[in-house]
Amino acid sequence: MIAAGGLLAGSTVIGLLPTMAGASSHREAPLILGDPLVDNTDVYAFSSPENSDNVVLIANWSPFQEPIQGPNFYPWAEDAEYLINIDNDGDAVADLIYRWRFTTEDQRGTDTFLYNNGEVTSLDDENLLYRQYYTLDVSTDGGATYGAPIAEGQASPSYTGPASMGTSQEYVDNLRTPAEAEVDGGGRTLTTQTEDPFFLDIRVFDLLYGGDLSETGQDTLAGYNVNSIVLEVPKSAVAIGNDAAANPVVGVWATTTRPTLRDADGTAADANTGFTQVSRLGQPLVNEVVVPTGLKDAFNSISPDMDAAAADGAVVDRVLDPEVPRLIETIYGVPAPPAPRYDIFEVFLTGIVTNGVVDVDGDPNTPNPVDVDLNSQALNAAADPAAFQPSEMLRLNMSITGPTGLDMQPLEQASRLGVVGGDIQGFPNGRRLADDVVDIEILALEGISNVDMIPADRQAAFDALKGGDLVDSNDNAFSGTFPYIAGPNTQAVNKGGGSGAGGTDTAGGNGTPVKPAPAPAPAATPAPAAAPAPAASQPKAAATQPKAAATQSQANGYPRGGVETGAGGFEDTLVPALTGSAALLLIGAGAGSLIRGRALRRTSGTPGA
Ligand SMILES: [Ca+2]
Ligand SMILES: [Ca+2]
Ligand SMILES: [Ca+2]
Ligand SMILES: [Ca+2]
Repeated sequence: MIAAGGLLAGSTVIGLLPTMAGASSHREAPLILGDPLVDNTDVYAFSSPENSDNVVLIANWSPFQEPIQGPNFYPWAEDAEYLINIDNDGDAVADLIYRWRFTTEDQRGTDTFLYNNGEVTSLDDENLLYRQYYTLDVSTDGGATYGAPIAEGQASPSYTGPASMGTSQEYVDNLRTPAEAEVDGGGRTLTTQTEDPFFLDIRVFDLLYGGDLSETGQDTLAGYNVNSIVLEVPKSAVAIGNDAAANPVVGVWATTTRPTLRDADGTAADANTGFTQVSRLGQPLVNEVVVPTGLKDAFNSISPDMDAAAADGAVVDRVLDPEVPRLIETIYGVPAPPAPRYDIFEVFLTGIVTNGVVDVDGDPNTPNPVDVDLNSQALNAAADPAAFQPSEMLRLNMSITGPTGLDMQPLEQASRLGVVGGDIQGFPNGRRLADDVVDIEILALEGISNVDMIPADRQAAFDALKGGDLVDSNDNAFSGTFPYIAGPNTQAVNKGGGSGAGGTDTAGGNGTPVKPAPAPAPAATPAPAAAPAPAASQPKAAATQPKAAATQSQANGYPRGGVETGAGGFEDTLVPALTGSAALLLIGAGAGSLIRGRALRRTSGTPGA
């Protein structure tokens, strides 16, 4: 009972609602498009399914990596800083910054253009001519100074093809697992190429799925790779006072910096004295669809503590009156929930919290839209609520260690819809790899916070949009063990002809060639791994989707990975083994501390639901 009351106000629990729809952060702002090596794509934060004392943080960069590429492939930028930031007291200033920096050992010189000149079967294989190494260190003063390295190691190389590196599983066995490094103080880290774990139909940006929901069901990112940093550390390492029981909530965001002064070749100038933040990412899709285009570059450059004041509050204004529901109203005739959207404000900028702890609308007499305590740092016993600063970041209550229902009981199966699907372990309480964030956000934006409790005036919206993008799961299976992500894709994404207009002697392509198709590219020789077209499996997702909305316990279940060419997954992907009393004990510990730390205010209604 304590557990139930602490984190969630008993039966009032509703789901939550993040925001916007779009494509995580793969092409979110104009400026960073020109610098893909330091472009953040996604951030994940979840309790380790392997060890409930640990938290897993995953940050990805460098979007749309075609597996068949060359000769330079996808390096980490040498003079950039790749950062994972933690704010555990809620003032929107990083209390911990984990920093990865890379060096390169390039043996190609003037002799060859080849990344490798033979089969590569180990990290120190003499045939591997391009190697990158990293150091990981930590700042506890906002980045002013860093301590001694807590991990060092070699980055897994880019996958260069089946002849060079074998199958995706062979890449994992030979070149990824050996690159895992222990972290001083506990935990592990890994820097590697991986298949892109984000899944969605990006045609949400083509007038919201084509204007008639016809453009859905294809995982646009299927088949592509990204560069990934995985960090698993004890929860105590990121909690205030190293006490994750009393202070279980952390805010997480990833950033990248470049030298402030650079020479024409892009490297740091001799006179360079500092680094400038060029990319930032917390919750998925925020920069894409919340921040107006004119502010996107600025958003990438600021710290969360500047969110509220930036551009005269334009970011906050946009959260309170988001564009997507109005677009949906225009295109699909589904009335938008009325602004101001304090429900969206709560999810994005404060974390789910009760009015008595953080009053999201500034009126102490009105309960918060989702008036339960779940994942605001203000809930931490050692946090000072007066110093709390609304800001955009991914917030995780680390005390929830397995799929957990609204009644605080363990669930047999996680929900891909996270909290909206009745599973408070998932997004927007942190983000698991398989959380279907686009569908969650669309439902939330439409004022639907719990698919099992749809307000009468939102039923039409639900009926129209419950299918989401009809992409329910990733094209590769995730793993229940470190590093959780799959191996890199190994097949060419491009499997069709052209579809551009303008020529006179050939018909349009896109699967309907009139003239003989061009000769296959020599590089795209048949690879050993079985590789159904990424899109081919998606119509099945479409078929099952409506059930997902209707019957949470089944179709809402966590997605299975697909087949494709990435390595790495068990059938039961992220569903942690930890259930039952152990999970409840941990939850109870966290909840108990919250109760002691704050006078919780509970309301029995479900306002705003
Ligand atoms: Ca802080
Ligand atoms: Ca994928
Ligand atoms: Ca209020
Ligand atoms: Ca989806």
